[in-house]
This record gives sequence, C-alpha cells and structure tokens, in this order.
Amino acid sequence: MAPTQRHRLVTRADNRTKRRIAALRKFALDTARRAFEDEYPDLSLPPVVAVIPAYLEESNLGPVLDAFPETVCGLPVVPLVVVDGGGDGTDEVARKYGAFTCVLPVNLGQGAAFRLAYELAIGHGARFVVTLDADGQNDPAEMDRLVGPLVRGETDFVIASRQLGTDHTTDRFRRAGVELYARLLGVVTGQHLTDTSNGYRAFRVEVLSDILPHLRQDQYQTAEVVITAAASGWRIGECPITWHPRASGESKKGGNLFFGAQYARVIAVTWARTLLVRRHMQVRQG
Ligand SMILES: Nc1nc2c(ncn2[C@@H]2O[C@H](COP(=O)(O)OP(=O)(O)O)[C@@H](O)[C@H]2O)c(=O)[nH]1
Ligand SMILES: [Mg+2]
Repeated sequence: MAPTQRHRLVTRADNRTKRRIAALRKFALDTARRAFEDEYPDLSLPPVVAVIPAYLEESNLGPVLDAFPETVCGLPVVPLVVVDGGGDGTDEVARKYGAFTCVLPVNLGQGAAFRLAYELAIGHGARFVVTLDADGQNDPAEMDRLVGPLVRGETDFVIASRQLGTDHTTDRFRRAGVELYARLLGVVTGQHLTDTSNGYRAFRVEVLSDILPHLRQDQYQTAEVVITAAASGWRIGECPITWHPRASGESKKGGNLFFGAQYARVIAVTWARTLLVRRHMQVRQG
C-alpha cells in the first residue's frame, strides 16, 4: 500500500476513535447534568458555592463537609460536590452531609468535573465560586480569607498560598516544584504569584463565565486557569492558608515527576494558545 494511502486510512480510524470518545464524554456530562437538574428542580444557589471535585474520597470527604462554615464573609455558602465516577460511596457521603451532589457516571478527570460544576454554579445564580479538595488538604474554616478580597472588590480571582501561610506537608521535592512553577507562571502571566498549583481558589463568577469556553484540561487544570484568566486581564490575588497532608490515600495526580511533567505541558500548551489568540486579535484589529 502506498505510504500516503496508509496514512490516510490510519488517520481516518484515528479521527473516528476521537469522535467516539467525544460523543461518550458528552453523553456522560449530559447524563450527570440531567440527573442534577432532576434532583434539584428550580434550584437557586446562594451567593457562595464551594465546589469540591471528589474521586474515590469516601473516607476523606465527611470531615471536610463537617468542617464547613454556614456563612463566609456574611454570605451563605453551600458545598457542591462533583463525584467523578469511581463507584465507591463518595456520593453517599456527600448526600449524607447535605451537600449538593452531581455524579458523573465515569471518571472524566478533575478539570472536566470543575467545568461542569462552574456551569452549574453560574447557571443557578452563584456570585462567588470557591474550589477546594475533598481530601482534607484545605481548611474550609479559612474560606473567608479567599472570599474576602472578592467581596470587597479588591480582586477577581484569589489563589490560596501555602508559601505565604503554613505548609504542614514534608515532601521537599513537591515544595521545590511548587516554587519553580510559581516562578515560571509569574514570567508567563506577568503577575507575582507564589502557589499557582494550589486548588484552593475563589473566583468572581464573571471570571468563570469568561474563561470557561477556553478551558480544555481534564486533569492538571490549575495552570490553565491562571494563564487564561491573566490573559483576559482579570486581577489575581493571593492569601496565606494552612496546607495539610492528605487525610488518607494517595494523590490522584501521580508521582512528583509525572505531575511536574504534566504541569509543564499544560503551561506550554496554554501559553502557546493565548499567544496565538493574541496574534489573531492583533491581525484582525490591524
Ligand atoms: N472529580 C475529580 N476529582 C478528582 C480527580 N482526581 C482528583 N480529584 C480530586 O481533586 C482533588 C485534588 O486531587 P489530589 O489527588 O488530592 O491532587 P493533589 O492535591 O494535587 O495531589 C481531590 O479532592 C480529588 O478527589 C478526578 O479525576 N476527578
Ligand atoms: Mg490533594
């Protein structure tokens, strides 16, 4: 078979597989969205929604929800747990503690779970969205430190910083990575940031509506969010927090080297995309 013909056949099969995967992902997302709307008809969410992505976290999620405040900076806050497949009892724990619960039938990744949660929070009237881990690494009692600067109108997006606060973990390699990547993202975004991979964040909902159509990453999403928000001109602030070791189990993100490589890949891909978009806009305007 001529090389060009073989190439054409292989590419065609490849494209077919990609289309099938995209259709299955859409089906999983639509199923979860529909089940959520059926479970909470006519839902009107309070001003602050705290999104917790949870994958196989049945033993860690309960204490996190137990420590949840009822208000933050004087505004009512509710947890919204996105259970990302897994098949353990994470969804039962979330419901037992009274959290709004959205369940994906298969594991799509933390980034995909976040995008679905942002969409639900925006669509149901939230004004501020907080994100935090289900594994006990973040203290829900410190949420006011993140939301305060948004409520006071000082900034649009706040990232918690273990570097400015207290880090109770002992992994020096991971700590060095946090510093290195924060510096790198500082160069890329032109903002001074110390802990860009921290998943404890708070957003004005306008920021999420603006960046949501540009988010693609299914797992290592923190850098993508920071670069995309900075490229759109949103103000990014930081606040000190206490960083705890995972209550039990292991990180779902892989070992340090793998995590580091994936993080670097996301920085490169997102940065390239924002540069391309900027050039395209300049060409159109010029
Ligand atoms: N929805 C969803 N959540 C995930 C997935 N992987 C990790 N998480 C959650 O995201 C949070 C952070 O993940 P974790 O594995 O602790 O990563 P690390 O803290 O960056 O090491 C935890 O609440 C996890 O349960 C996933 O594939 N889907
Ligand atoms: Mg964690």
